[in-house]
Amino acid sequence: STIGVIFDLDGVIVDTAKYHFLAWKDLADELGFEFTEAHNELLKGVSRVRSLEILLDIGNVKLSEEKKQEYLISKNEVYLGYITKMGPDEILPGAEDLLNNLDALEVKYVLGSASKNAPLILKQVGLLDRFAAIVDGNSVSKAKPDPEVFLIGAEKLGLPPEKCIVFEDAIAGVEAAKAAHMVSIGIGDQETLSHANFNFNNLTEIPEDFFAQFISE
Ligand code: B16
Ligand code: MG
Repeated sequence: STIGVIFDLDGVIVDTAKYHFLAWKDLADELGFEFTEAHNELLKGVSRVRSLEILLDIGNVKLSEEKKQEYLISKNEVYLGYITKMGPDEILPGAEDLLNNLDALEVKYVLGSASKNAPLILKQVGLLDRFAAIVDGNSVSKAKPDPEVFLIGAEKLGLPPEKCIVFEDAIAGVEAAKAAHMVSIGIGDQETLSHANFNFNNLTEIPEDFFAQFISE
């Protein structure tokens, strides 16, 4: 096909933010400060290391590098406890229909996520084999809003960035797509993601003929 699609994972294909929240809240409880769902919004699309820094800022807590490494590991262990219980019922509404639509159009798609747990999550929900490639937190050195993750995605698709369409739920993710010169689709709150080229509340809202406008004969 003349176009390709790059999907973010958390907030687009599945809602793992709720499990990140529970795991980070555990840590905040241990460190003795409050961590709310509103605080959790700040961690969406952000790398694990950066998330810890934001969390510690919220609690006004300073830690040694050693302690930070320890907490990064224990947070992830708690998080893994949740995601290893995930199943196909946790795929967000509209996601499978959208992938089916792309298959029918013979449009290739890859994953472009900040998560180091992305392959495991996709395996849990039964979608791992559907993506042409997985670009995740293990394959990038610079986190969103840096465009690296999406530029590697374009390489995997064998397409120039201008021919790639990115689905994102996070501000940093839409910024990364823009920096990569790709078409950005904001999924979620329109006001938060007003810098995206297109906005939808969720994947069920994407019209069946949506991709036709990008495909040249
Ligand atoms: P992990 P995405 C992101 O996923 C999450 O939105 C973000 O909250 C998380 O900190 C990040 O992955 C790293 O996740 O700890 O599993 O490596 O939206 O980029 O798919
Ligand atoms: Mg996301």
